[in-house]
Order: sequence, then C-alpha cells, then structure tokens
Amino acid sequence: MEFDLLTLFPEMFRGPLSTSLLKKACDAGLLSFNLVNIRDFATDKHKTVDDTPYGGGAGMVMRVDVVKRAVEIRNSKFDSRIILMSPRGAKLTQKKAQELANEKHLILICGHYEGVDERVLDYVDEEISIGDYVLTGGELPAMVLIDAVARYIPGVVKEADSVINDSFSNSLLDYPSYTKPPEFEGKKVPEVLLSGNHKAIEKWRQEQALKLTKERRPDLLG
Ligand code: 9D3
Repeated sequence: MEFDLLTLFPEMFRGPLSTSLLKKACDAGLLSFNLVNIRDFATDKHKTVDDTPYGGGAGMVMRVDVVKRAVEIRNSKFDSRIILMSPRGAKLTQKKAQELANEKHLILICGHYEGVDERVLDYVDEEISIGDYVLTGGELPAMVLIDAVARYIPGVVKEADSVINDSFSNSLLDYPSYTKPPEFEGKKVPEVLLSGNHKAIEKWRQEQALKLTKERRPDLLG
C-alpha cells in the first residue's frame, strides 16, 4: 500500500516513518510513503501557498490552485483515494481504518494555518478528523491515520490475530496484562494467570474486559 503525504512540513513525518513498525513495514516492501511538499507546486517566484482570507479574519488559508496542482499530478500516476485531513471531517474510527487498508494508494492532504480554501473540497473524496481538539495542522492526524491503517496490512503486525482481537474491533477494552516478576511491592499477579488452566484464563480475561468496559466505556457495549 502506498501513501502520498501532501504537506508544507514533510520533515514532520520523518521521525515516525523511520522508526518502529512502520519502518520495518517499509523495508519489507509492505508500505511506501512519498513525502510531497505542497510548496513545490506553487507557481509564482515567491512560492506562495497561502493567503489572507477573503472577508477578513485571523490566519492564512491554503490556496486552492496550488493544492489542486499537487493532488492532480500525484493522482495522475495512480487511481487514488484522496483524503483531506480536516477538523470538520468524519471522525476516524477503527472501522474506517480497516476500510482504508483495502486501498492501493491514498493521498493525504495536510492543511495548516487556519485551513484550506473551501474549493479544495471539489478535488477530494472525503474529509477525516481524528477527534474534537484543535491541532496546528493535519500532519499529526495523518500520522495517526497511517498508523491505524498500517496495522491492517498483512505482515505489518506480527501476530495475525492480535489485530482481530483488538479493542474497538470487538468493542471491548483490553483485559489486564502482567509479566514477571510474579510479585512486586506486595502486588501479586492474579493466581489464575499462573495456573496454566487455559480455559479458566480465557474466562477470567473475558470477565475482566467486560467489567472494565462496563465501568469506563459503556458506550462501546451499545
Ligand atoms: C476548528 C478550528 N478552526 C476554527 C476557525 C481553525 C483551524 C485550526 C486548526 C483549522 C485547522 C486547524 C488545523 N487542524 C487540522 O488541520 C486537523 C485536525 C485538528 O485540528 N483536529 C483533529 N483532527 C484534525 S485533522 C486536521
């Protein structure tokens, strides 16, 4: 699966993409990322990408002509799904991440400043937000989306069933996990986990997950 990241700040992506599981997935050829600087598609000598909003107001707005050129040139090479990262988009969900993992090529447009010219919407398939809090741009949301989507690409996450068993996929929170030592500052690992009784362990985990979900996220139980 291939991602084009259209941004004014390609450097923001380098850390996350060159570390951990995403890096491994790239090296293995499962994922690839193209960092595309929107500024390269500006046409004037000052490389203008944004301007003041018509009607007045704070901040700067990204120009539709520049964004369109960037999208068009990238999209001509692929038949891409084009997503604008936007605070007014539909909220990213586990279901959406799974759905997007079926695409061959995604173009993620990251706005900055106070947003993008409304007419950009004519060149995108959808708008996605990661939640109701204000960030400085679409770059971190794009990284969140990539991370969530990448886990559905076969081979990116080690254990095949760890994706299927995830919280939010089966709509239960995680059960508590423990590792060595068996006792720490007087706190013991629950006996059942040391019992070797796989049936009993499975039952305990189910109960714990259900209890936690009822307490903290009853909304997940529907
Ligand atoms: C809602 C704030 N807007 C009011 C005029 C201005 C504005 C502020 C910050 C518009 C865009 C941004 C930058 N944020 C994103 O581009 C963004 C975002 C976010 O801020 N929160 C959650 N998801 C996303 S996806 C893209």
